Amino acid sequence: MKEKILEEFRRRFDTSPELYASSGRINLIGEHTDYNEGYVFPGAIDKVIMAAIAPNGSDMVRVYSMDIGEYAEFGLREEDAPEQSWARYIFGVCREILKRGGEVKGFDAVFAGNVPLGAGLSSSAALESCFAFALDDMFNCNRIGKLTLARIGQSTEHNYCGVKCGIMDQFASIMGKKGKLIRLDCRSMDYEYFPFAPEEYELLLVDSKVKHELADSPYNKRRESCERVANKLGLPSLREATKEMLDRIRDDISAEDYSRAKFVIEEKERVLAVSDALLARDYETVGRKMYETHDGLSKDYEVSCEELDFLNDLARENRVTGSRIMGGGFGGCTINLIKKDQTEAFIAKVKEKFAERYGHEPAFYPVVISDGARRV
Ligand code: GAF
Repeated sequence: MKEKILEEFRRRFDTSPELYASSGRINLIGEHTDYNEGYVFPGAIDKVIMAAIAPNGSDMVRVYSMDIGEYAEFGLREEDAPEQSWARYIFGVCREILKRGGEVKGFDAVFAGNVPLGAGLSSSAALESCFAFALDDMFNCNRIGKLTLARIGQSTEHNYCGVKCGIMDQFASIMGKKGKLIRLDCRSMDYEYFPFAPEEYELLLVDSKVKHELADSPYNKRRESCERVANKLGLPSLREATKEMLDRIRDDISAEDYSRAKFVIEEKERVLAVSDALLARDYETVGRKMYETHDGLSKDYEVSCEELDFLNDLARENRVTGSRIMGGGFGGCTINLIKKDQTEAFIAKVKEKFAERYGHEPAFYPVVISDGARRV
């Protein structure tokens, strides 16, 4: 990928670029808890967005996306927003750096990636984090600070892409470390790296190929439900909410909001249970919690779809240790904790059964936990 990007850069521009990359992410458990100030458990993966970037001495940004095969250019003022949705991520990152008093000057860039699009692996966070990290390195002598870089990506989603996301994806993409998952407290932003390399088990993603686009999905509506319930409870977020508190206001809120909040309250507890189980190397418990999360996401939070529920059923039938929808939902991947000696047979079975029902095979990605944003 590196050579391909550099070659394209040389063809288009006559300067010497620096290369940067940032990663997609997985999340072991803790879904839709980030914007409720709960805990999440993500890690960066070995699928990246990579960009060659060089200052161009003007106040214009000129970018070529190799995967989309499109060129965009824009100025750095608010009113210069580009039309292409992919370019708005880069524009947003520039604007958010400038808003915080950072420096961004004109630059040329060519980028490409291997994070599958719309699969719930956060290709957009990888893109934002790659450019946020690069522009900090190039124009701000790395003064911005990693947490702020993650916030810059998150604000880009909020202000330029229409997704009111939490901080998990950008945090994982920026902070990821090889071989380590991160348990992040999304209220205090305290985090801890957990080594994850069980001898007997591995993580496998199964991509339903149902494309998910959070901007067009009811993702923001889920967030609104949670905020309504927190408001009713007189709390800043669902972080402090308990099942008892929720039951006390049950008659004052809609059945839908009740179910959404119930899921979040239960999910918060599951992340903590999984942390303890991981420390005790109790992978059976980790797996059981993943299935519980799937059920909650499917029935209470209602962010699953037929194909993902089918993949989850196949995992149960084949005695996979843990399996669940991963990420925002409405399509994309399941994440599976599976015994290494079962993986091959499980893949063969899923290919057959899924194709029989939906006419195409899913894709399979073994998870390799890797470093996050970096200069290459
Ligand atoms: C998406 C969002 F971007 C994250 O912030 C998070 O809410 C996730 O969905 C669900 O856990 O990836």
